[in-house]
Amino acid sequence: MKWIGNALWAALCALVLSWHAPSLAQAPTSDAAATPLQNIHGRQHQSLNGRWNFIIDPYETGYYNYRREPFDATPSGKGGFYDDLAPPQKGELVEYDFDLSPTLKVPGDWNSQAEKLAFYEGTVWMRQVFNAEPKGDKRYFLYFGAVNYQAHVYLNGKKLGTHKGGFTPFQFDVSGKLNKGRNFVVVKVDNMRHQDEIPTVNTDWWNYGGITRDVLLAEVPATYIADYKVQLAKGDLKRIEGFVQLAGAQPRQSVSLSIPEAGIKTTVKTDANGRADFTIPVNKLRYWSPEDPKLYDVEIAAALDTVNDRVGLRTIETRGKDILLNGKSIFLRGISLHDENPLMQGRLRGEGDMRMMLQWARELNANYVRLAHYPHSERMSRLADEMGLLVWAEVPVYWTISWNNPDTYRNAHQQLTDLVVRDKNRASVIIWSIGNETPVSAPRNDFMGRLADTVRALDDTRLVAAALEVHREGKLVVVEDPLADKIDLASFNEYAGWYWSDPTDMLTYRFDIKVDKPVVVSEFGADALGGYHADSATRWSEEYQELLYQNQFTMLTAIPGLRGMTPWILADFRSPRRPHPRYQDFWNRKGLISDTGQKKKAFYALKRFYDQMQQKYR
Ligand code: GCB
Repeated sequence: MKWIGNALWAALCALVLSWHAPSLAQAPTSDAAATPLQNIHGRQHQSLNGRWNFIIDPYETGYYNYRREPFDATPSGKGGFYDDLAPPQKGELVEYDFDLSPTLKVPGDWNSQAEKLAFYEGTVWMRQVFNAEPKGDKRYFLYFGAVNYQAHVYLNGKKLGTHKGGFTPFQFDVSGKLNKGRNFVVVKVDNMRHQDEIPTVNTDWWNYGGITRDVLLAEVPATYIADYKVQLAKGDLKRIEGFVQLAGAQPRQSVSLSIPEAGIKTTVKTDANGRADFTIPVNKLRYWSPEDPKLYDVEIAAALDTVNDRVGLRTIETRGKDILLNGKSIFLRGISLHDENPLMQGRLRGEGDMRMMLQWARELNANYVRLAHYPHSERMSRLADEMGLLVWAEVPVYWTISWNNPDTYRNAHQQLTDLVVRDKNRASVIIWSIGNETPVSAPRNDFMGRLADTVRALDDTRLVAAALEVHREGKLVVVEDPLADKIDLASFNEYAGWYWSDPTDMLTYRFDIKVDKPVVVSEFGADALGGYHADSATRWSEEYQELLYQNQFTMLTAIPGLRGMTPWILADFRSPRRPHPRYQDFWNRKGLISDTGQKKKAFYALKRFYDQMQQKYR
């Protein structure tokens, strides 16, 4: 009886609504409220982090009825695992019970927290219960730092919307939707890979699922400071340039901006759209640099809303083959890293993990990190600001993207925009990277060319780059890419000595770089199992990796215009592509630090090299 009723009802709905499920690639990237609040942690907020109940749902039983129609597209919107919890109203769905379900820590990936989720890809439902005391004259935003990959978000049983993209923040306006007292938020998290998504199905990292970054409920006044930028103007050490953007019913206001330590206090008037652009001449400043990562306290105050931030001021530009930081040529002593704690085998969980990674980079005498291959956490860029590390920030336009699909482009465009919007006040971030090792073709050149234009239009004060590919012609390693015209660096990955040649023969190769820009080698490296010692001709040994690094230094320093590098990679990281039972066991072993935190020989070789480069560039 129950099933017949259900079937009839479903058929009727299908007829009346002629509903069809949009495929993932056709769906909009997000219907979350446009731009997340700038500097969310600096706002009045309540954290919804902590233990969330979870239900593993590989068949998406909590989302689709037995005719594979989504519950939340039915007229009542009822029936899914997001629905109200009291048993009498539960109707058909006797299958779930959040109260009895186990918990996962948020922020955190699920793979590292539950053995049965280690290799899992698919849907997991997550629920958090919280109390709220919403006030009538305030606005409320439910903010997610990152959910990998697709999120359907429900508040008190009602759908707020969806979001796609595993590494960028999003928020929903929940003003008027909060109960006084008990509330519950349910998220359907789906980390399934799809060809038309960003990234696509094929990568070389672990596809960690879950709510991997903070969840916050922010409270702001009715008219609030939505966004702002305070940075030096492009290439101008004497001028701060930026904007403030208000949102709400009173867009026209006087907004003050002060940087007390720099003797700056000014007032601007926002227009009918809530926007004011400003230019402030400055005389004497301590410019932000790795040697002196000076951050100024900045206060922005509108009628009802005040936001405080800590901002570094510096310029970055290229001139010929040079990269100029605050007008002075610099060598980027870098290292690549993933957002993963090798000791935990999971995503970085918070500031402690992040400090550990950046501290390791500092021990290498690095002044620069490549945060590969997707946006890392906002906290990471803030720590880099504090610790004096320059940053290459990237979006997961990686390998073989569906270049011809307009929805795929829209998604990449959105992820890049969200990254730039989020981190535009971070002095540490000097490079926006629009992708990694994307094979040259007309549709790819067009796709990535448009991304380059997008990022420049959003922020012309930083450099734009991509990790390009090389090809070999006899003994020449050639860098030639039509995209190079659109970007600021000759940046490329090359695996001499590992994927081709060997650590001795590689020295017989020469580079032919057909791009007249500063050369920054975005990757090179070799796998070595920490603690495995043999002669330098033996693959997987620390000695092999060390010799390869030494010979890379010889090859690379012969390149005129070499201005930096980020060898691959700081620490071993998990990858399903790396099953070798003896040496890998699902780890990419190109780390300079092993999964037990042991520094390999190449770590010290790179440190010695960086010590020398630092002397040279003093
Ligand atoms: C690359 C990729 C990086 C891989 C690395 C490798 O070129 O950019 O994501 O992990 O090579 O180890 O093969």
